[in-house]
Amino acid sequence: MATILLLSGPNLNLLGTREPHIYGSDTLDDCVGDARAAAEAHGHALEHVQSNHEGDLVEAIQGARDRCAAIVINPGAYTHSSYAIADALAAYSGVKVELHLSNPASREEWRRTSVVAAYVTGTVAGFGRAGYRLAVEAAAARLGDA
Ligand code: CA2
Repeated sequence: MATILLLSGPNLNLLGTREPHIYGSDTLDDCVGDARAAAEAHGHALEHVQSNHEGDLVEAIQGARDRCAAIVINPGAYTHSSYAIADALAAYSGVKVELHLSNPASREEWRRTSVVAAYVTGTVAGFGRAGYRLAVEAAAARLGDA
């Protein structure tokens, strides 16, 4: 049994309250519940951390080293700007899945660059709430149990 760390970046705590045409009407708790169910179906545990602060996310990634076998991260808008999160992911040697509810590649120009993409195993984007299950399944497959 492994532990998968799910990280949620800034403003994702507002999910389900605004912009349902982009992000859907489900809450972050709904998404985390799906991710946890998928992890447990593969015999893994899931921990979740949401923060609106870059340093909290960096510390959560550092804290996962030697403790969590995989990280699934939706960095929110830090996707496009945070070299600190990119460096923290580069220093983490487990499985890493970048996750987005929307497909940033089909949105505004500034969302089309991910500064973390070079440091992850793979990306799941554009599938809304279902992406949380898909990202955990991708991580579990890479961990060798699916
Ligand atoms: O599509 C995604 O998952 C994003 O990571 C979401 C970020 C956005 O900055 C990225 O470009 C793509 C924004 C998360 C904010 O979520 C909200 C949800 C409801 C109301 C307001 C913000």
